[in-house]
Amino acid sequence: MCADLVSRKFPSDCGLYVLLDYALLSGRILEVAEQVLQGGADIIQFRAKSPSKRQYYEETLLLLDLARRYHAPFVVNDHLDIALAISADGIHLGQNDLPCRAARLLVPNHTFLGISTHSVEQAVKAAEEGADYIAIGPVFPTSTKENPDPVVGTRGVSEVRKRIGSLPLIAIGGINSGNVAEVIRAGADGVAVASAVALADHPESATRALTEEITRARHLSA
Ligand code: TZP
Ligand code: MG
Repeated sequence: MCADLVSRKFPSDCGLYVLLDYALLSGRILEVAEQVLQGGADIIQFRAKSPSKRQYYEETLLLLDLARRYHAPFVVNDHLDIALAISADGIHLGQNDLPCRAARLLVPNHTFLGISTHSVEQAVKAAEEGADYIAIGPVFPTSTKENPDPVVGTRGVSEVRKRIGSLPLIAIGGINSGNVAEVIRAGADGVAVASAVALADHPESATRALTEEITRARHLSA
């Protein structure tokens, strides 16, 4: 148990973390970003695997400006240099990116560092190496991620919860308004979603439905 590993920077009340995935949203990113912010998303992240670094950078500037207008934290995925250059609120790295312990040396105190993990072992390691929050998944099958790791289920969420004390835990992968309550009950502080809002007919309503379910599930678990 790593009970002393408590983040001071990641918003601990984060319920809904929306991934704005370039491949899912190409051409609609800003429009959907604004809709999810209006719908009550707590945090937004830009996730793009295909564009050049320059293109990624240009997109992040637009999204950062939008997020600032809604007072919502903005997170950069993969590119630590871009996160630093634009003073993003957070950086999110995966198991094939710069290791957490190395990133920790470069990330300033006012910026939070999140790490994607796919097992209890990876989650504990990231917590020990100074992550400000842990993402665990995929909880359910997902078609958003290329070559996803095996699903961890809600059981995986519970196991990680027990091992990382009160460090913020964000569950990801195949989460929607129909299954989010069980994920919160399993011990996640919040959830990250991509397709549940990006592919919805009304991203703002889909976001609101998710935040309402999260609030309900939290009250029932309290
Ligand atoms: N990591 C694990 S699952 C996933 C990532 C980036 C994709 C989540 O997308 P969706 O559409 O919410 O399943
Ligand atoms: Mg990555």
